[in-house]
Amino acid sequence: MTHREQLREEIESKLRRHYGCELAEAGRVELFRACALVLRDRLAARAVREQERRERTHARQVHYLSLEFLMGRSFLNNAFNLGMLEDMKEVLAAAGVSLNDLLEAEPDAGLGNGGLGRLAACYLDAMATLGLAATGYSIRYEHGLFKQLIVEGQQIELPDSWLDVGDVWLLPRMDEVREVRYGGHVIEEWKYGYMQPRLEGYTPVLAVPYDMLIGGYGTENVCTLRLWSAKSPVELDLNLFSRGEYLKALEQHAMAEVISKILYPDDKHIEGKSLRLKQQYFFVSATVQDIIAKHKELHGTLENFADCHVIQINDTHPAMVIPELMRIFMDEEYMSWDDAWAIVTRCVAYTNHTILPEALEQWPQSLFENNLPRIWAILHEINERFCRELWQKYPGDFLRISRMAILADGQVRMANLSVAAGFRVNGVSALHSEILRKRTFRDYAELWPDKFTNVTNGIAHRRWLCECNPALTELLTECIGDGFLTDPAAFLDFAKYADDASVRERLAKIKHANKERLAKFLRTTGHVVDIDAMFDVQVKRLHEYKRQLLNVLRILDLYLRIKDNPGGDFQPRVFLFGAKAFPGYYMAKQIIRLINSVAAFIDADPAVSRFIRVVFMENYRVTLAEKIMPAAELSEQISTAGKEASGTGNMKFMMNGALTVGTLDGANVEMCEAVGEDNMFIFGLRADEVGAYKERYSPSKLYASDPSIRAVLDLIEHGFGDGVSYHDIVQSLLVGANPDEYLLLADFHSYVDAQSRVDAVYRDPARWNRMSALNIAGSGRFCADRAVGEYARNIWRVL
Ligand code: 26W
Repeated sequence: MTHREQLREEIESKLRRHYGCELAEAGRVELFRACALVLRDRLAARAVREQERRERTHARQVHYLSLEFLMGRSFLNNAFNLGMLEDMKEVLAAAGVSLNDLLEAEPDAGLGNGGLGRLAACYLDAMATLGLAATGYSIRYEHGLFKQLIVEGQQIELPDSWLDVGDVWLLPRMDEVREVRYGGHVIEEWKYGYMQPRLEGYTPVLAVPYDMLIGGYGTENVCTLRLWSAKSPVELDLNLFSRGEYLKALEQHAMAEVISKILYPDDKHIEGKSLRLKQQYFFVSATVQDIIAKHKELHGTLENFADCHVIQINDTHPAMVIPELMRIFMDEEYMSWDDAWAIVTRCVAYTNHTILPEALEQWPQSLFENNLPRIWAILHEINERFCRELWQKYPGDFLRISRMAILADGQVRMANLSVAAGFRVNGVSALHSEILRKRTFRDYAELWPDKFTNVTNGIAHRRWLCECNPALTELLTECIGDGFLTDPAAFLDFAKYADDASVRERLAKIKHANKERLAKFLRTTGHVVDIDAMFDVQVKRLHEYKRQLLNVLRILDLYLRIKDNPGGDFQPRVFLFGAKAFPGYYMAKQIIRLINSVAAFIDADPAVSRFIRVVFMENYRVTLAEKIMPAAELSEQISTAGKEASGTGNMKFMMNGALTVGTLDGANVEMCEAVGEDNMFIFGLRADEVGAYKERYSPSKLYASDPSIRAVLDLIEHGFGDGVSYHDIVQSLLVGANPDEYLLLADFHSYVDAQSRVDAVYRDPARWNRMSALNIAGSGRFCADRAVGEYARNIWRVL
């Protein structure tokens, strides 16, 4: 039997067994599920072998803890990595189904907000590919990030229920259920001469693991993403009703299961919500119990624990691993404080993803006291000991010690906890890591200079190039061979083709075809765009520091120029936006509304819409990004310098041949290093200029003295004929205690100039495509394989 025949038989057998139907009569969802099950079986067979290998070789294990894994779809990635894509296509085609159609049946696993969650997903792919013994841990949220609808220009949120179909990838492991305890009070008992704390009167919640298998490319290795689901241990016993306890039981039931109901839609907006704290502890406690139980089973001792495990925490959200490990080591394994602390501080490492002060997690002490009394006691002790140590080192330096303390003003500072206990702390781009060392964690960097390091982010290039842009992949393979599939450095070989006119023309053709594909999709959402116009794209979470509003200001400036000079020769552009706003973030939602008002306003004006169109694409998510990246020509990466930790969308655009207009922020700095300033459109204040600039900055003076800024702001103030007032947006730029916090007006002209340079180059296709080729060639260092390789060698010490 050929591979193809065998695949067909396996699919047919799944269909019969699970849906009682034949291939010819299967509906799309049934067929999708059957094919997915076949892929899952293959992964599961590999996973069993991999598990045996890990146990035999005692390979050091990596545990990647993250409250978010923005996986998107898995079907194409699994088929690709298993080397089954062509067979799958053929088998389906023979049954009269197109693979692309089938793929549309899969919902996104949207278990993340944005960059941090997508990064975790990209890293799983790389960890599997590099052959690491790695596991990801998170929560099996019933509802991922909300679905966004745009109604009358405004964002409406709908719940996302991905599990209806997405559960096909999940393997429940009922034999590895753990119990997580909340509330109660700590009893201190003396046993065998030791003080033994014990929790009483607590509420138990069961954590049920569901495993998603992640196959690597070009390897047999499989990694697991273990997602914990909350379940009440109380069976609903109607008999309790007569004793008046039914309601109590019901309450407990609901309280338990609500823990894994929803992903918090916040992105850099800490809100001290007790449910969020419970979520964090839930997945941390279940994970730590899991790791320790398995370790004991395999080794029979915990003495070698730190040699066998490394725990990477993705931002501070899982930082409770620190006190939770301490709790289990001491209370359940009877270790001394010092022995436990020595292990913990050798195996936990922390990645920081943001320096925005409002995003550095702090939890009110009372939340810990009420929900996690034993964890609170341990945190208190960690802080006491740490502050005592600091006092020895810096006697009398109260200010320094209070800055470095873990507990202060009734708050628990999760970042300080993570830095104090982690053996390594890294930022996610060179600039960001430098800011962490020099500013955010300066005191710590003085104390422990070697603790701090950088690992610049990377993206899963097989997903973000090979799978979503097959035509470009084919061109690359023709030119440089297929080595780049597993060797990021090989991208560089493409640079010499930048001067080859036939390759440049191929690039242009591929881009055009991808634009056509996106335009076709946009038509199904009610937007008609001109494929010959430049596709200028800004897609990312909506946040003021990311400055979508600056993009709008410059579009309106262009609008006014066209109005002033109707016969002028303007470069046609389609401005594409995609962004979700945190539901409670008023300004972000207002900016979405503004974009839609401007879009309609321009559409209604034929003199202007000849040249420019603005489109807000609804419900931006991984799957939509996979359609956009290959079609984009200009990538907008325009955050206020110093604010974007890295950015990863910037890398996806670059790898697909878009040129970047951007500030020297986050990874843009390294992109610029990779391709040279001539091959990017850099503008705006630099990170080290921002501070001094702000001291003498007066946006209202700029408004008064600068006619083009005034004209644009007046236009917004005046509104767009739809009766909506954007007075508040203008106010935020001009008045208040901290007007124009993100320096939009300060960077305005520099941005407009950069956009003129973009237009000039675009008019010269040879030059544009040459730059495009050089960007593709320079993008190799932004592969997740490179980034994870650095973690593996320099932090985890597993390669
Ligand atoms: C607790 C509220 C909260 C939620 C999420 C605070 C902070 C976050 C994340 C850290 C936000 C985030 O996604 N950060 C992004 O991480 C990416 C991956 O490293 C970077 O590329 C982005 O620059 C950074 O904004």
